[in-house]
Amino acid sequence: MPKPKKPSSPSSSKADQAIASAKNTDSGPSEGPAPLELRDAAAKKMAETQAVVAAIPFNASKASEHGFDNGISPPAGQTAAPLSRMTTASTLSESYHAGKVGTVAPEGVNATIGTLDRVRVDSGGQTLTTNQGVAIADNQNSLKAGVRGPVLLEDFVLREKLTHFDHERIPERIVHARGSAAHGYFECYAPLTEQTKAAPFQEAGKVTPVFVRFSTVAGERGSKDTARDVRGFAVKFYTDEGNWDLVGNNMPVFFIQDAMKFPDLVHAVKPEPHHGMPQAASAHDTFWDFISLMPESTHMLMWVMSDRAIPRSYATMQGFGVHSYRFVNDAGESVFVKFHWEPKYGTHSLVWDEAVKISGADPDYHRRDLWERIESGVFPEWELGVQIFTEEQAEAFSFDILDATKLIPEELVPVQPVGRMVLNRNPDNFFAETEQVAFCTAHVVPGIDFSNDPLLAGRIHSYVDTQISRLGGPNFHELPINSPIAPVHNNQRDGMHRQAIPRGRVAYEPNSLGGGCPFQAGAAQGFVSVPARLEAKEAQGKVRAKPEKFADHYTQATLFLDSQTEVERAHIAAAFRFELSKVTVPAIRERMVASLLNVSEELVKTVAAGLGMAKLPAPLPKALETVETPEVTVSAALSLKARPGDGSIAGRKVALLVADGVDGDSLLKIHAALLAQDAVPRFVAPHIGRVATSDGTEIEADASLENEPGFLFDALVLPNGKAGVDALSKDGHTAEFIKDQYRHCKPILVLSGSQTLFAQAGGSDLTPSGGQDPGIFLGPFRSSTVQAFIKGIGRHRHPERETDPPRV
Ligand code: HDE
Repeated sequence: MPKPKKPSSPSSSKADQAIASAKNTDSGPSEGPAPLELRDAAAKKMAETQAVVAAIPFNASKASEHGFDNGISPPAGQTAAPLSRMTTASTLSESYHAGKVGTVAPEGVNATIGTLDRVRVDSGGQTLTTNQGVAIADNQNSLKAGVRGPVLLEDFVLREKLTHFDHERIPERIVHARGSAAHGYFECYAPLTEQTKAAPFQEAGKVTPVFVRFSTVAGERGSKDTARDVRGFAVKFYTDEGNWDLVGNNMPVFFIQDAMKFPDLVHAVKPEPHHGMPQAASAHDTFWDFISLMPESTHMLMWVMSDRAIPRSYATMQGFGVHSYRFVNDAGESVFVKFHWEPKYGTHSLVWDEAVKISGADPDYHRRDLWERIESGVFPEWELGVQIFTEEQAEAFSFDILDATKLIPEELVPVQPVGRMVLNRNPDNFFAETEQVAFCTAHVVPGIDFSNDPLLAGRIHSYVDTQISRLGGPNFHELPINSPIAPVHNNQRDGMHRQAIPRGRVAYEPNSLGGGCPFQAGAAQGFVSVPARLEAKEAQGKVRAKPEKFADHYTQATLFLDSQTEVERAHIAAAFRFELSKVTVPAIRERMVASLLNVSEELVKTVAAGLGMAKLPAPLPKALETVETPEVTVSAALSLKARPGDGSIAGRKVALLVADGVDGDSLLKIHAALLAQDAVPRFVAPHIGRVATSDGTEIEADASLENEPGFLFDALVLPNGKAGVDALSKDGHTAEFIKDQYRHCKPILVLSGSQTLFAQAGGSDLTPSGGQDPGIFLGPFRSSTVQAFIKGIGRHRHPERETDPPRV
């Protein structure tokens, strides 16, 4: 009998071997089965990986990386689609879902970008917890050994709270530390596709979200808003093709021409290093020492000494991109562009005496104004205008368009409106948004490019660099306020405070393991630098030098001065007088005056007289004696008066002085008329609270002569009603209130009953030359007078009454 066959032991198939081999994370077989044969997930993933890698047998883009053509038109990267999503997963267990890990990353999605909703916190109805989410039973007492005993090291609740508190502060910005910001949108008027492919300008009506931060430059984070200074005007456009930051100022030129001098400029204007004074002020020795040795800053000095440097409100100042940038269209053709923001509410400024007083009574004056305007629905609004010009036009100008100390007169290249920007939402949290926002001139999108302005070049480096120390590492772009709404996918990894959890094992390019992704976009979609550049006449050697025309330091300073109204010129002279009077070294003062002689002898005479300078110095030698004839010698557009706004009084603050015994009926009617125009009328009394009027109506005063002094208001109403007026006249604050309003040329409605009070405070309805003061509305209560007063508020200030020194 044949021996019964032993049952043969099962043997591993090729697939079984592949399954076993796929359990290892090191070493693998020389070949594997086709993925479809496999039911085991690990083996299937391994086989699919082999397939996707094999689909990219070599780097097909390599050859095209070389040569000039690639610089203009780089190709899109090579990709291969994986057989399933599991091929590129980090882990086979990614389908495990929990409250913490959530679900599988949706394809192509980066959850760290997008709206701020993902990080908004609302504690309504919630218990207090630790940072680990553990509910805190007692937030009043530390943990002690006995009620009078020592506090225990074990108290993790106390320690966590104190530790976090100890680290609440981050470094302030080196410059522009003091600022305020708001959300809003930019709306395009008409497609600008002929000039640029930049996302915000592609369609009429297209809306792009923005975050805008305004700032002063020199002062520290807690300094006053109303310092004489340039204002930052930085706009972050969250476009659908990435973030574009237009980091500008409220003046179209700058102090210096080359980034090399920026640290020197800032060191000169900041508080002097030995004693740390003065705060937020340029009126001191080191600033004027430096500036008087830097004649290229003269044009900017004219702007900074003008009332532009003390704006009434962020909503009433212009903004400028300053540098020449480039627009680039789909065909890769480029033109130069300068950006202008024009305020809907017109350009309005403070006067110096007013700015000084406001800085004491309300150092948050501009921050408050921006906040209150938005909260009350009087949304700040600007029109974006562009000056577009070609390389050939630029070559022919009498000045160099790469020189940031020069502007392009609007008469030479008109400003063309392209859209409007509305700020309609205040931030939820100052720190998370306003403080952590990181602007950067390097943040441009396809369609926007740089010129060769050497100041701009330094900025392209500096802004990213500074955020690394200010915001604690290279991942500041992941802070919610900074992250774009456009997709972010790259192979940058790790670093402090990383938020993103990239899926998969590929962090390099080119790759085949990730199917080539993320792949290079190529010219069709990606950012390509414009290869054209201004040809220098000299050989393009490596040099540390400036173009010739940069040496014309005075022509445009004179242009600016000559374009101002008489009042504006007087304010510029007064500002030079004030600033230079604060200089303690006469030789610095003299040097500056010598420089100004190259701008205007008339200006110098006024300044020198105010400085008690008996003898004028010789003009400072010029770097360039013979300059090209300027195309424009007077430009009305450079005056603040060129943009009065729409005449509306929305957002303007009006004080109505009241005390027991005033005539209530007229005041309540004036109040209503002002409210109807979106102004902000306030009843101001000797103290806050109810005021009993002569006619029995009750008025609630929400401000007092003490807590809201006169210079905080744009206009004033003096009441009727003898008893009330008498009560007001007994409070010494009243005369000061009226005097400041009068001195600062504000519109004042003087109802007949207050005529004596007004006169006693030094007021008059006649100008110094004997004419009728257009800003004083004197007489009985009539609705026509109120309407005239409202029109007067629209004009903002009535300088016809101004004298230097002031009469009262
Ligand atoms: Fe800036 N500037 N800047 N600047 N600048 C900064 O960046 C710098 C310049 C401007 O609201 C810093 O994030 C250099 C011109 C604004 O957050 C820093 C040079 C213009 C803001 C920096 C300039 C500006 C800044 C400090 C010369 C007008 C505030 C913190 C090469 C067109 C943005 C920060 C905000 C802020 C460097 C010149 C405007 C240090 C090196 C010209 C509005 O990176």
